[in-house]
Amino acid sequence: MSRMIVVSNRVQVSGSDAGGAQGGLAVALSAALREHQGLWFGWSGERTDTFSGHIDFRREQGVTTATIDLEDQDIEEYYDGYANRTLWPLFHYRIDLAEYERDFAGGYARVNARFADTLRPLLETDDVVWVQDYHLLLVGAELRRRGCRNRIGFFLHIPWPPKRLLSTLPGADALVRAMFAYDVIGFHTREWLESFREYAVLELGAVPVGNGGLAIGDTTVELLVAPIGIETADFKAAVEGSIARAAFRQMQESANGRAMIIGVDRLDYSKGLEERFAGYERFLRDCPDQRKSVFLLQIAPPSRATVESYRRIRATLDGLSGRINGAYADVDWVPLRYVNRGYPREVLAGFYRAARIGLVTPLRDGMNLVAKEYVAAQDPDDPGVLILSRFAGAAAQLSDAVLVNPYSAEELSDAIGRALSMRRAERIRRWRALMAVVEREDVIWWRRRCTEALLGTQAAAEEIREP
Ligand code: GDG
Repeated sequence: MSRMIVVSNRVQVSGSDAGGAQGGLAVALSAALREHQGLWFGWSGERTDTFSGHIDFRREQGVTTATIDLEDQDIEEYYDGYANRTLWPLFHYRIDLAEYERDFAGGYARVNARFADTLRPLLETDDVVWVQDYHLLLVGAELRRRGCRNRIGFFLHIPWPPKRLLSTLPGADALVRAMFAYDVIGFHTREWLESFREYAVLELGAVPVGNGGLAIGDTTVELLVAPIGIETADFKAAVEGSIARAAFRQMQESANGRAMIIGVDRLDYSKGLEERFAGYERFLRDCPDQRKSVFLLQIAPPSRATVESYRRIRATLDGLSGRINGAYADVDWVPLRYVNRGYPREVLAGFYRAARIGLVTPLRDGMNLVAKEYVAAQDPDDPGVLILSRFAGAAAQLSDAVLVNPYSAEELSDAIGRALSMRRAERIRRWRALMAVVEREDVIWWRRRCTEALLGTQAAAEEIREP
C-alpha cells in the first residue's frame, strides 16, 4: 500500500488542542490520517532565527508528524502576508481587503520552495502526496522542479474566485499554471471547480480532456468535486456523552424556557458576523412580541489577530453587540451573548443540541463544517432548524436547510421568525433530509473520494463523473 504524505501549513493533530478554534481542516485530516499509514508534514507554528531545514518528527494520537520552523520574515510575508492578506480575502471575493505586495508573493514562493526542499528527501517512490489548501498552491510545482515523480494531489478548502476577481491578482496566470503540476485538484463544490476551469481555459488556453480534466501542452490535471464532511459517527457519540449532556442541561437551565439561536465561527470577516448581528437586530426591532422569547449565543474565538482587518472586525463586532444589548436588554434578559473564546468540542455539541436555531450565515465559505455539526447534534424527535447562507459551499448539499442571503438583514430576520414558528413535522422532515447527507457524505467518504482519485483507482474514476 502506498504511504500517504499529507502536507499542510499547520500540523495540528485533532484532540491535542483542548477547545481552541481548531480549524475544520485539522479535524478532518486527523481523522483521515489515523486510518492511513503515512506522515503529516508542515509548519510547526514555531519561529527560528535562521531557517535550517531541521525536521521534528513526532507521534501524536496515532499520527506521525514532521514539522519545520520558519523565520520571522517567512511568517510575515508568506503566512500573515500572501496567505492571509492576499489570497484569503481575494478567494472570499473581498478584493477590497486584498493586499497585493511583491514581498508577500516573494515570501510565499520562498516558503513553498522550502516546504518542497525539506519534504523531497523524505519521499519514497510509491508515496502519494496530498497537499492542502491555499497556503501551498506552489508546492506541487516546486516538488516537480526537484525531480519528484510521485502522484501529487491538491485540495482547496476555500472557494475558488471567479475569473474577473482572480484577474486582479498580479501573477495569477503563473500561479494557476503552476497548479498544473498536480495530478488531481479537489474542490468542495462544482461552483469553485468551474471557476478554476474557466480561468484555466480562457486565460491560459487549457483544453478539456478525459473525465472533465484539463491539459496545457502535455501536462494534464484531473478536477474533482469532493465536499468535505465531519466525523459524523464520532460527533453523534459525543452528543450522547456526559460532557455534552452536562453542557446541554446547563444551557437549557440558563435559557429559562427561551429559544436559543446559536452561531459558532472563527472571528473572520468571511463568516458574515456583522451582517448576522444586523439581521438579528432587525428581528428584535420588527418582532417586539417575540423579543424576550429568544436569545442569540454567538461563540467567536479570535483568529489571525496579527492581521489588521481581523482587529477591525473584532472592534466592529464589540461595538455592534454593545449597541444591540444596550438597546434591547432588560434586567432579566440579554438578547445577545457574544463570547470571544473557544469551547471543547463536546461542550459545543451540547450547546448545538440545546439550540432551536443554528445560524450559519457566511458571506462566502468553502464548505462550513459548523452547519453539518449542528445537524448531527440534533434530537431526532425534536430537531432544531438550520438557517444557512446560500454562499456557503455546504448549501450545495444541504438544500433542506432554510437558505438565506446573508447580506439581507430582512431575509435573516424573516428566516429567524420562520424557524421559530416552524412546526415539528416540518422540522423533522427537513432534519432527516439534512442528516441523510451528513451521515452519507462524512469525512471518511470525503477522504476516500480524494485518495481514490489520487491513487487513480477505478472507484474514483466513476465518482469523478458524478456530481
Ligand atoms: C476552512 C474553510 C471549510 C469553532 N469554534 C470552536 C471550534 N470550532 C470548530 C468548528 C468546526 C471548525 O472549527 C470550523 O470549521 P469551518 O468549516 O466552519 O470553518 P474554517 O475554520 O474557516 O475552515 C471552510 C473548512 O476549512 C474545511 O475544509 O469547511 O469553508 O473556511 O469544526 O466546530 N471547535 C472547538 N471549540 C470552539 O470554540 N473545539
